[in-house]
Amino acid sequence: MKRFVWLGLVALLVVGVAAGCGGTKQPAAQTDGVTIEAGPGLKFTPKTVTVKAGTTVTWVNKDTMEHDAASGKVENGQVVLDGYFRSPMLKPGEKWSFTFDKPGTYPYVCTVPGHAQGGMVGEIVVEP
Ligand SMILES: [Cu+2]
Repeated sequence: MKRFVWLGLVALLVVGVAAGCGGTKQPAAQTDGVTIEAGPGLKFTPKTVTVKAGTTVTWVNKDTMEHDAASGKVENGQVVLDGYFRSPMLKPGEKWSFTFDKPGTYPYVCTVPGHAQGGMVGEIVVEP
């Protein structure tokens, strides 16, 4: 029985640390990278952004409704997230940043039901 209590504690600690790390990835002051506007019209502008590794990309919600940005894509009409990055839901006027350290191509979507299927998708291409 004692062992289960311990496992529970360890699990809580891991979640806590992960949440803490997520928090530090939302520095509102970072303005040195590329800015992508979310909405209006169910779209990200620009839709495709190419940056050098280490660049901070900031999403700003310029719409009158909430949006977010989460890595993943639409497959067969369903949003499939890959977990690499995910912003909180952004209210109008809010922004969120993520620094892309690893080269690669990162498709992302807005997870509000229907938005990604409506074309609210984008892509970050990170060059070495
Ligand atoms: Cu949206």
